[in-house]
Amino acid sequence: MITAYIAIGSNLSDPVAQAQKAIEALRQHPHIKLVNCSSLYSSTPMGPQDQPDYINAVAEIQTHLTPLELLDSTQAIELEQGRVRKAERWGPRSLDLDILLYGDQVINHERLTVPHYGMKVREFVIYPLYEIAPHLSLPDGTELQYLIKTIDRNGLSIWQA
Ligand code: A4P
Ligand code: MG
Repeated sequence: MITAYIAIGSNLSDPVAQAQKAIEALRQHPHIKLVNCSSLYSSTPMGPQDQPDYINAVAEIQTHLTPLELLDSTQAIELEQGRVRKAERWGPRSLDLDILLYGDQVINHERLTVPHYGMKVREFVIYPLYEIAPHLSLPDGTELQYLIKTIDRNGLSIWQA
């Protein structure tokens, strides 16, 4: 089994429910074992500012799926939850599932880049990841506990009902 980390993001169509439903879909998936999940976080949008705040979280899973099979699975969950792919970069979305890490593998495939290209600079990824895996190191040796000291919270807060 490989341990992988999935970033969850939503800012449309009831983002809290979208995130919770995505976590449940990972939990129910026959080839994925949900090991842990961070709190839900409220975050200000990266990219165009004329869009709602996001809900973000990170899930730790174990799986026998290959990286591309895992991507097929996360994209199927996105589509089931009404994701419509649009051309606008960093625009609003009902659900975004990004594969952050897949074991300690470095993957440069036309469909899949792992580690995720933006993870090192996104507070809404690094803080939830740190919550569930404070001792993690990235494949290049960067330790999360040092990385987190370089990243401003930028208004990130744990979501409360
Ligand atoms: N792809 C390549 N690598 C990966 C990976 N590691 N995980 C490919 C998942 N997919 C990967 O993805 C486009 C293509 O990337 C996929 O077909 C897959 O083959 P997409 O989900 O259709 O597009 P996207 O997510 O809109 O792409 P983009 O531009 O990478 O968006 P980001 O970088 O994910 O940013 N602000 C806050 N506060 N919180 C957020 O979560 N998210 C975004 C989206 C913008 N602003 C945000 C947030
Ligand atoms: Mg994505």
